[in-house]
Amino acid sequence: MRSTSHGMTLTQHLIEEQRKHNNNNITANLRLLIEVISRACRLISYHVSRGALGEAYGSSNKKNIQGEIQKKVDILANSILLEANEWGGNLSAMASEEMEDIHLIPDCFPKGDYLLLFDPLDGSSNIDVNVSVGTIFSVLPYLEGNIPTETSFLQKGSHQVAAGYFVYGPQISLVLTTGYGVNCFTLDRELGSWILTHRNLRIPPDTLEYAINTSNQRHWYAPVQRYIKELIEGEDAARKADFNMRWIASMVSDVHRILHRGGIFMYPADKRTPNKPGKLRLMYEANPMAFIVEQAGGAATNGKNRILDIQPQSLHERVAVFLGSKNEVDRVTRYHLEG
Ligand code: P6P
Repeated sequence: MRSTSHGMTLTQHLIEEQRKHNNNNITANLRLLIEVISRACRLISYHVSRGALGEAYGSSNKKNIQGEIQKKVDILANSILLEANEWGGNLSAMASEEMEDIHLIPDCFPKGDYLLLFDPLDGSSNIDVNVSVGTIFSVLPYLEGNIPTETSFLQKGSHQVAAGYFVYGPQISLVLTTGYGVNCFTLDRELGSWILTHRNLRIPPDTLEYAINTSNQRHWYAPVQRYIKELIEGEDAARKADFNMRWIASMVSDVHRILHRGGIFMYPADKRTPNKPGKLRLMYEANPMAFIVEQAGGAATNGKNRILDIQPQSLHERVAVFLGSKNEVDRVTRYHLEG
C-alpha cells in the first residue's frame, strides 16, 4: 500500500498488515482496539504535557493496589483508557496496574474476543521533574464467551496477540507489535495522526550499554553482582570492553532507547525481600515489553526462564526482568543458571 503524502498512518499500516497476513491475528476488532487505544493515549499525552498548568497535577493522596501513592494523572490516565475501551464490542474485560480487580465491560455494551491489560502511566514519579513517562498495554485472546474472571487473564505472555507502549517525551511515540515485527509511530500533533517513522525495529545482539538501578547493588544476588562487576571493570578485565550506563527510571524510556540502539535493561530480584521476585509486574509491564523485545530480535528472561513462558499465578504478580540485546541477556541468564 502506498503511504499518503504525509507518510503511512497507523490505520493504513494496520490494514496493510491485516491484508498481508490474511486477517490472521489482525482482525478488524483488534485493529479497532489498537486505534482506540492510540486515540486515548493521545489524550493522556495532552494531560501529561500540561504539567503544573493542568488540573491533573500533583498527588491524589491515595494508594493503589501496589501500595504506591497515586498521582492525579495516574487516576486520570486509567479512567481515560477504561472509558475509551468500554463501548467498542471487542473486549470482554480490562485490567490495570491502578485497579485491584478486573474491570468487566458494562452490560449495556457488547462483549468481544479480547482482554486488555495496561499500566496507564508508567514511571509517573518522573512527571514532576519533566522526565518522559508512558503507557504500556497488552492484548490477550478471550474466546470463552462467558463472563471473564481474574483467572481468564492468567495466560502466558506467549498468548499475547498484540502489545505496545507510548512514550510521552520530546516526541510522542507509539511502539507496536501484532506478532509480525515491531514498528514505531510518531504523533503528528498538528494533524493528530500517528505516522509510521521506524519500520521493523531490530535490537543489535551485542551492546556496550546497560541499564540498572545501581543503588541496589549491595542487595543483588551473586549472578547479577558478577555480571555488573565485569561490565564496570571494563576493557582491562574479562569483558575486554568499556561499557556505558543509563537509568531513566522510566521503563518505557529505557526500553525505547534499547529498541533504537541496543542495550540491556535489568530489574533483578534482591535480598531485601526474598519472597518478592522483583519490582516490575508480569502481566502489564514485563510481558508486553518481552513480546516487543523478542519481536525485535532481542531476548527477555527473569534470570532463568523466558518471560513469555511464565505461567502467571495472580494478576499483579511481580517478576525479575532482564531484556534487550540477546547476547547480553543470554550471558546474564547463563550466570544465573551457573549459580
Ligand atoms: P526505581 C517506574 O516506577 C518503574 O515501574 C519502571 O518504569 C522503572 O523502570 C522502575 O520502576 C524504576 O524503579 O527503583 O529505579 O525507582
